[in-house]
Amino acid sequence: MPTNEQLYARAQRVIPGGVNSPVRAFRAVGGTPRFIQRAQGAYLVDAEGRRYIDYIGSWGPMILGHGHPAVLEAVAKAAADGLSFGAPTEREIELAEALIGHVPGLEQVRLVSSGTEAGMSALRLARGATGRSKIVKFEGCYHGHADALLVKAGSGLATFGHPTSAGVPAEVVKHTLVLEYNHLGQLEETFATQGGEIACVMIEPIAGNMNFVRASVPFMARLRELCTRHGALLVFDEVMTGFRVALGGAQSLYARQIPGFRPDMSVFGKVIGGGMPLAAFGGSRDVMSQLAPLGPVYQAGTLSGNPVATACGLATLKEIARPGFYEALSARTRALVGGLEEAAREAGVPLVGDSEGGMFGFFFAPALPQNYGAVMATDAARFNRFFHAMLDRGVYLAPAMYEAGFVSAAHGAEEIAATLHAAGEALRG
Ligand code: KE4
Repeated sequence: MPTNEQLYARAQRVIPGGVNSPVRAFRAVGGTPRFIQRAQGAYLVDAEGRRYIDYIGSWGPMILGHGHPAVLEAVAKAAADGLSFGAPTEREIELAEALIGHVPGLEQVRLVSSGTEAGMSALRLARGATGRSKIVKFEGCYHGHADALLVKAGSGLATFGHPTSAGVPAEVVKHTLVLEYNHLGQLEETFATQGGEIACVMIEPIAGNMNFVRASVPFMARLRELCTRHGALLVFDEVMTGFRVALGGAQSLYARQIPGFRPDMSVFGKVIGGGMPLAAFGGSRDVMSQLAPLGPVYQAGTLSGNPVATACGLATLKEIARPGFYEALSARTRALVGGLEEAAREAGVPLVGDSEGGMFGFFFAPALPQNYGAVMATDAARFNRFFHAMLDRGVYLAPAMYEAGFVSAAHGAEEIAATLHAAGEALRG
C-alpha cells in the first residue's frame, strides 16, 4: 500500500504540482496532501488507511455525506441507461424545473459542467444582454478561473483590475472593476461615475472564498438599488452557497430581510450536482432568451446536462428538500462553530466563527472580518498549526485559512463531539 508521500512524489512527475486543482496541494498550510481512497458518510479514508472526519465535502457538493444510498442507486441506474448522449433528456427538464421551483425569480436555467463555466457564461450573457462591457467584482470573491474574473483590485478606486494570473492579457481585464467587499462608499462612487457602463455586478453573497464573510444587509440592499437604477444586472454567484446555506440559497435569506429582493441572475454548482460535474446559471426568460440557439450570445458544452450527473443532482435535491433537513443541518453546524469558539475561550485563544446552513468558517481573530484585507490580517500561522494538529487527530479541515468548511447530514453528534475534543487538544497545544 503506497504512502501519501510516495503517491505525491509519483503524482508530481505527471501532474503539475501533483494535483488537478491547486488548493489540494496543501501549499497554504504545508505538508503532504492526503490521497483519498474512499469515503463514506462523514468520513474520508486515505491511501494509508487513515480515517478523517471530512469538513471539505468535495468543497461543498457532498451535503448528504458520502455514499448516500438513494444517490448511488440513481447514479448506477442512470449509468446503465447510458453515460452521455449529446442530445436532450427528460432529466435535464426535471433538474431545471427543480432549480426554478426552489429559487423564486429563476424563470430559465442552462446546465453546464463546472462553476467556472457557469460564471463565465453568466458574465458573457450579462454583457450581451446589456450591450455593456464593464463588470464589477469584489476583492476576495472567487468566481472560477475565467480570464475576466481572475482579477485583483486596481491601485485606487474605480481603476481597472490587474490580472491575478499569468497568461491573462491586460486588455482582457481592463473592463473589470474590483471593489472592496461591504464598502458602501466605493459602491456609490463607482455607480455615480460609471453606472451607465456596468453590465453586471457579480458577488458571492456569503463569501466562502474568504473563509466566511457575509455581505451586510445594508450593503446588499444598496447594491440592488444601484443595479436597478443604472440598468446593471446583479449576478449572485451561489456556486458555493446555493442549496448549501438554505434550500433557496443565500438569496432567500436576503429576501427575508430586504422586501422583494432578488438577483437578476444566479450561478449554481457543487450541491446541485451532488458530487458529479454539473453547474447552472439562470435568470429571467427575457435575459436567458439572449442565449444561443435563440439569441446572439453563444454558449455550449459537450457534456452539459450529462444524464448521469443530472441523476446524481436530482437525487441529492430530492433528499435536501425533505422537511427539516436544513434545520437539522444548521443546528449541527452551529454546534460545531459554537464549540470551537468555546474551546478557544478555554484555551485563551482568539477565535471567532460564523455559519449558515451547512457552511461555516472561523478565524483566529477577535472579531469577524468584513472584507478581504481583514481576513488576510488574521493569524495565518496559528491557522496552519491548528490545521495540522487537527489533521493529525483525524479531522480534515479546509487546507487554507481563506476557505470555508462544510458539514453534511452525515455528521452526527458523535462526529461533532470528536471534532471538538480534537480541537480542545489542538488549541491547548
Ligand atoms: P468550479 O469551476 O471549481 O466548479 O467552480 C468555481 C467556483 C465558482 N464560484 C464559487 C463561489 C466557488 O467557490 C467556486 C469554486 N470553489 C473552490 C473552493 N474555494 C473549489 C475548490 C477548487 O478550486 O479546487
